[in-house]
Amino acid sequence: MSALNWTSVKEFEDIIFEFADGIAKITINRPKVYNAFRPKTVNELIEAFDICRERQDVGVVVLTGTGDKAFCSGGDQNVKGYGGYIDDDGVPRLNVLDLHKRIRSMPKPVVAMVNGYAIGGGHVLHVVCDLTIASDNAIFGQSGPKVGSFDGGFGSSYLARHVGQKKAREIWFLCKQYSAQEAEDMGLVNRVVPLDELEEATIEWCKIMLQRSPMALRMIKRGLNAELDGQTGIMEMAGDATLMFYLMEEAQEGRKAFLEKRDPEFQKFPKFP
Ligand code: S0N
Repeated sequence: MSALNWTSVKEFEDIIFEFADGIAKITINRPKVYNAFRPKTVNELIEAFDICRERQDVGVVVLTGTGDKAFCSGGDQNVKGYGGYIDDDGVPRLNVLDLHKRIRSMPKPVVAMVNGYAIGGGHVLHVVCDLTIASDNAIFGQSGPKVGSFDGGFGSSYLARHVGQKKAREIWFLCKQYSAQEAEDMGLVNRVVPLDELEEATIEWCKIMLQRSPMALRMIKRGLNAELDGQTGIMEMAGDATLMFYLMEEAQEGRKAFLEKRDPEFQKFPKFP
């Protein structure tokens, strides 16, 4: 049962993109392949995330998969070829890394609503989201070393921040699968609920975040990212500091003085300890 009255934002082939009450919901819609992604799926996800970033009425983004079997089973093995996943133009692509960057950079919380298998690149997708709420039938794991792939980026380093180095190596080296309860116990998910309560529970948390200061949430996300993201993380945090400076009278004085062809009166602004 859906807890909100979702309306379609835009029609896509591989995903469903909906909005209700400040929440955007993006659903990978390829149930026949357990919501595996092909390059087109990833391009559509990127477009939807870009729309979420731009729309000021979107406060939180939810990522999920169609059905009760899978959140996402990673790269579509049917289209995997020499050099990546073969796109409609015949060119191999690994564009899912661009999607990871979008989720990471999104200046709003992104919640993975995991409704079944989160495996391989599908597992990495939930890892890069800010929060994960899982149904009790969800199963988590990496499969790369079993099927000929790996993610040495966020899929390993950020995973290790969640569960620790030893556990991250176990997850990758052994390619075991873990229950939702085991995932919660190791700090990989925030909350586990019965499948039929998954959307309701996710919306409940989204509504709480929508009541919080959007700038405070944004800066916390930037700060937590910056530790791992090096110069890119510092750049994004600095960019938001600039945004906040633009909102201050002190910054506006500089612009006004330039336009009025006078010296700026910065002396009047406080020099806080
Ligand atoms: C999910 C699993 C464990 C479910 O097993 P179960 O319940 O036995 O169901 P199946 O019968 O196996 O599956 C049901 C139907 O779905 C199809 N299917 C499932 N997964 C895929 C898939 N990934 N691609 C294509 N089809 C899939 C099955 O074929 C079946 O269809 P029918 O009924 O027609 O036979 C199990 O299905 C499983 O293990 N799936 C494969 C998981 C996997 O190995 N995924 C790929 C892992 N690799 C990647 O994701 C690549 C990562 C990547 O691209 C990358 C590269 C660099 C940096 C980052 C990344 C990144 O993605 O993060």
